[in-house]
Formats: sequence, structure tokens, C-alpha cells
Amino acid sequence: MKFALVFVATILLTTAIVSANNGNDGVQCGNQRCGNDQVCHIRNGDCNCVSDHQVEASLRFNRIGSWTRDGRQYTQFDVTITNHSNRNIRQINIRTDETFTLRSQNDLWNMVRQGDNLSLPSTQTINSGASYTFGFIIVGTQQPNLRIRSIVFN
Ligand SMILES: *[C@@H]1O[C@H](CO)[C@@H](O)[C@H](O)[C@H]1NC(C)=O
Ligand SMILES: CC(=O)N[C@H]1CO[C@H](CO)[C@@H](O)[C@@H]1O
Repeated sequence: MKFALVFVATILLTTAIVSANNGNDGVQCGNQRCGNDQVCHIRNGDCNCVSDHQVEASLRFNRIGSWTRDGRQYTQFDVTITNHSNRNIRQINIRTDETFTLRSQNDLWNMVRQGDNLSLPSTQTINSGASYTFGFIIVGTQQPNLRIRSIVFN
């Protein structure tokens, strides 16, 4: 009986970790905490958790190419952020996880890494309706999990 309980608890814990990895791990948004499938929109200091389909920016992946060197595979990706909002984007935080295996710290361009976030370089903004592309080289061939966590609008 005890064994069975531990077993069930282990399965529940594993499930929780897996779903957290697929989601956003509940970003803090002003004085609220967003759900796993939500993004924090910040406008004039007002924070709102919005669901996935209401997010006013999108990420589009473009696999540039893969190659093998010294027995290891590498892949270069470009990711285009598009602003679907009528306001300019001042900052965006994109969550990375263990699938984001940069070949080296220099193999990320047009974004900066802050902890597990990718963020816009400090002077960069994305105007209303405009797009911005960043790129990176990772070890392996899988497209890494990137999720928008928060967007700061003008
Ligand atoms: C990552 O982004 C989230 C959402 O904006 C923020 O709460 C968190 O502090 C950021 N982490 C780092 C290390 O900057
Ligand atoms: C590419 C894109 O989605 N552009 C939109 C950005 O936001 C403006 C203002 O809402 C829209 O008119 C564009 O269609």
C-alpha cells in the first residue's frame, strides 16, 4: 500500500514537471501570477495576464541549416518576433529551457540572455506592425522550446 502511494505520487510529480516545462511556469505579473498558458502584457505599468491566442506578438521559427562537425550535430535557427499590437514593444522576455543548448555563449545574436530569458538588447524596440529577427546555433537538431513570458509595450 505504501509502495503504491509513493508510486502514484511519483507519477503525479513527473506529470507536473512535464507540464511546467511545456508552459510558462507562472510568471509574476504585477501583483498577480499568470497561469502556465498565459503571457504578461505590461502597458503604462498596468500588468495583465492574457491567454495564448490574445498575445500581441508571435514567434516564427526558421531552420537555417544543420551540420555535423567532429561527430556532433549543430543547427542554426532564426526566430522572427512580430508585433501585432498598435503599440511599440519596448521589451520582451522569452523563456528558454534545457532544449536551448547554445553551442557557445557567442552563438546567440540580436538578443541577450538573462538567466533563462532571452530579451531585447537594451536600446532595441519593435515598432507597431514591425518584425525583429534573432538567431542562434544550438547543439542538436530539435527546435528548442521558446515561449513568450512577458511583453512591455510603450
Ligand atoms: C525573466 O522574465 C520574467 C518575466 O518577465 C521575469 O519575471 C524574470 O524576472 C526574468 N528573469 C530574469 C533572470 O531576468
Ligand atoms: C504584421 C502585423 O501583425 N502587423 C499588425 C501590427 O499591429 C498593427 C496595429 O494593430 C496592425 O494594423 C498590423 O496589421
